[in-house]
Amino acid sequence: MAWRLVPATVVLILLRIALGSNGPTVSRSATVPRLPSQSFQSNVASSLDTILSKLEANHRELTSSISEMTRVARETQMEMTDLQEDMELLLGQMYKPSCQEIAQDQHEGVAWETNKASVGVFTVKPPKYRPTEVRCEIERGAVGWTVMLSRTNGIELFNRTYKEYQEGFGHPTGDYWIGNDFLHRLTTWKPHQLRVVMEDWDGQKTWAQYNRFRVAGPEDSYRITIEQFEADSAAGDGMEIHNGMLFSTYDRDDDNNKDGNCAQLFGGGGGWWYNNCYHVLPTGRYRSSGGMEYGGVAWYPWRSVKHSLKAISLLLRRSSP
Ligand SMILES: [Ca+2]
Repeated sequence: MAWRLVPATVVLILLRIALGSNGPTVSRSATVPRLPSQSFQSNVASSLDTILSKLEANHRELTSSISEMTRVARETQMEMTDLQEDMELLLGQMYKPSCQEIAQDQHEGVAWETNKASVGVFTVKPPKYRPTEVRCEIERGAVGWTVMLSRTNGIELFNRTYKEYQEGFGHPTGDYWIGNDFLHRLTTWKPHQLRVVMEDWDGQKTWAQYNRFRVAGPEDSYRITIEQFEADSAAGDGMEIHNGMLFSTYDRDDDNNKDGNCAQLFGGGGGWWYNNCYHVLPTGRYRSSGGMEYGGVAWYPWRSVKHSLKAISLLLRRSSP
């Protein structure tokens, strides 16, 4: 029979049968892709397992390599520390920490004449610092002073950088600065005292002594502790305003002057434990006549803060117990 002869109702019935009672839903389910076969799924799973176990093996290997490397690095570090300690011990046996020990050594030695004072250049090594040439002033009775600063003429310039003051400059046979790192290592190893001896152009001499002198490390800008002024010191307590100050130079301003840098403004370029700015300035610009200007080698209250002295030395010694 021809399709055109089938009545519309018959077509509808046939459609109903084909689609079922929930016709539209069934027709949608027909668009969902077919699920992969079980064998395909298990193939993928096993491949993933293989990859994962390979990754885990690699990770284990890597972790053990890293811990091996860490172990070797730690061992090397320990060996280095041991070597450094051995070196420190060896150098400690070769060199005395300061002029005080040199004086004691000489005092015990046969060659030493007990009643003779002397000055000489020796190599000393404060703990945790390199061997350094310094000037020693050795007095009778096994008293040895380590010279930390000497000013006797204008040959050595003291307008120096922060770094130069850290490391020291000049030579112990002449004018020099021993170095802030040296000062830090020596004065934090054992308590030290500071003696200052000075001379003016008229030939007068005087001195001052502080029984506590300590210089902090670079992390605290070499902060100075200068206390216990010896009451009979003739020169007067010029360091009082400098106690607790940080070390400043013309290229590093850690002073208490809010408007500028003391080393540049008044200090003749010398590095010092400036406050705002100074009473004492052994590192000032050397002037061949005392004069009356800021920035000279000053010790107030012995002389005016503007007057420049003929000579000044700063000497260190372990405090008596
Ligand atoms: Ca300042």
